[in-house]
Amino acid sequence: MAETIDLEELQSELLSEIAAAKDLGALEQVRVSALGKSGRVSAVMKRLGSLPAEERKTFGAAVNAVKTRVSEALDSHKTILESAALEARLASEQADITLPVRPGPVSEGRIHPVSHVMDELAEIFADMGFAIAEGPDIESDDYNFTKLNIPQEHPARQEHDTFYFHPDSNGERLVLRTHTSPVQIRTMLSQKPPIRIIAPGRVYRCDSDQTHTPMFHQIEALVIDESTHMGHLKWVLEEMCKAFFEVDEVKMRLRASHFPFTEPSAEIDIGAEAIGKPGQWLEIGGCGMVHPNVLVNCGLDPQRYQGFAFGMGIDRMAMLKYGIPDLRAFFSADLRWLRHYGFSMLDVPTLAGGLSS
Ligand code: 2U9
Repeated sequence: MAETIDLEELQSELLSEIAAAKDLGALEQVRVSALGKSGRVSAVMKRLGSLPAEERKTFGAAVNAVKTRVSEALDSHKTILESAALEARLASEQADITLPVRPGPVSEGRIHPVSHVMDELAEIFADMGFAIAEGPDIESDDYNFTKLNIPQEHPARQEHDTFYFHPDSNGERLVLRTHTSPVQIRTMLSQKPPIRIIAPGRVYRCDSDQTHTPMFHQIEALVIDESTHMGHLKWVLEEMCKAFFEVDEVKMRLRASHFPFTEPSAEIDIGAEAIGKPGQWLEIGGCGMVHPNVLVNCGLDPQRYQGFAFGMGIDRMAMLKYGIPDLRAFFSADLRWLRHYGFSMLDVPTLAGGLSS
């Protein structure tokens, strides 16, 4: 039977072509030339019609057997080539994670001192049980001023050099927040005491000279509970300063002052020994007990709850700790400055591992 010999030859030719295919592309070519529409097996199939009926059945079965055998060989060779391709890829793409970091974004990029100091302070306050609260930079006049006991026409509104937006159709004026205090207002309106939060972020004042930039950074803290007092306030401030300046002792004095949102109020000074300048005092921020009007404005009963708040400039804290002389350089995007004063991305501040090392 000439056809049977043809088929055996065809099968063995195709099987050796399959075995010789070196990659998946070559194998696909073999598949198309064997089993494709105009492939060699299909061509043999087409001859079926011209055979006498009695031969058609046996020949048809024999062609199908070749087709099945060739398909199986294609499948098994495909599996072998695929796993070889995967092995090759794994070998070529493997990374030696013990190698030092190559020069590039991770080793050359720098964390801005403001971001680094924010991370340091977040670490210090997290250790004392404070949560981080955030709010929008664009605030309502009500949250930025009125609820903080700064009514219309209060002189503090002028002192804050506010950036105002145009009034809307109801006459309401939005502002760029002049302090992060509206974050504490939002927290008191949405959470029940006890409250222990810090609110770090950008603030804006229409003021620009050697020591003021129109945008700067603040961190404020708020604690509200039933028996919170100024002793707690002073302890938290002292612990914060010792951890932040990485010293065992810090001299601190609270100097009487006035803010509309606290009563009593004080300015916070620390002994400049903390930054290696003995004999001087440094002002680092303001603080006080939250004014009863502010508590009432946020739906809290001042007979039951009281608390303290304080605020500091983050940029100033960074300048003091890291001896950075010029505030305006903070926002000038000068790469040489950033290379000098910035921090490595891999130096994440932790209390256990050191904040600034
Ligand atoms: C609420 C109630 C009270 C936050 C406070 C200060 C005093 C303060 C300045 C220090 C340096 C801002 O960056 S700075 O110029 N801040 O003197 N901040 S008490 O008091 C609050 C805040 C929110 C609800």
